[in-house]
Amino acid sequence: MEKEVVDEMTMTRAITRITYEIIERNKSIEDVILVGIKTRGIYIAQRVAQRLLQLEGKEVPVGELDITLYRDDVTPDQSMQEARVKGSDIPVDINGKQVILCDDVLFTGRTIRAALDALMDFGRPAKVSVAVLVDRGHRQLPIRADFVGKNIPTALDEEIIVHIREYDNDEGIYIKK
Ligand code: 3GP
Ligand code: 5GP
Ligand code: MG
Repeated sequence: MEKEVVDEMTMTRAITRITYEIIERNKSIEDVILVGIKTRGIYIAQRVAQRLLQLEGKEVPVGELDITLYRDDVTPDQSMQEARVKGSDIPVDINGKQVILCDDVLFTGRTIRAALDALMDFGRPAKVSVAVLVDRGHRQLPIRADFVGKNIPTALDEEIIVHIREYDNDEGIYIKK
């Protein structure tokens, strides 16, 4: 059974609020780079970038990370090691920058851990923070989000479904039992 827990307007507002929080916490957004994690995190990063442009008139670079090959539950062979950064696209130098990793759902924290690993192959940022649309709890690592759209406490056997208009042709957050 699926139940809508966040509608389109509330989702838009959550992303706007995250953007204001990013502006508040970074004296200057000059050095900020948004990096979206694989599918839906990329759209979250793009939306925040759009808002930053509307609110501050600044164009913030947006990158993409594919962390599949950095997960701790796959053992990459040599050819995979070489392909590791292939699915990722970070258009600017991240050395000394303020990187904000963006994802749709934060659950165990293993994806963020893998993303940090992937990011370090690109350079040494001055600071890395995490922005997520949904924090569903159940962390297995000492990882937390700096910016959270909505905390949705879940049972382990529940699933959060995130639909983003650009990708799913529908927008909202649903919980599935
Ligand atoms: P997304 O990042 O595009 O949303 O993790 C890979 C994909 O699987 C994610 O795509 C996510 O939406 C989907 N997914 C749905 N439920 C789960 C879950 O419980 N765990 C993980 N790891 N992924 C899930
Ligand atoms: P973690 O690595 O923190 O366990 O999970 C985070 C990643 O897995 C996110 O990229 C997210 O897409 C996916 N994920 C984990 N749980 C869920 C969930 O309940 N719903 C959705 N949509 N994605 C999830
Ligand atoms: Mg995701």
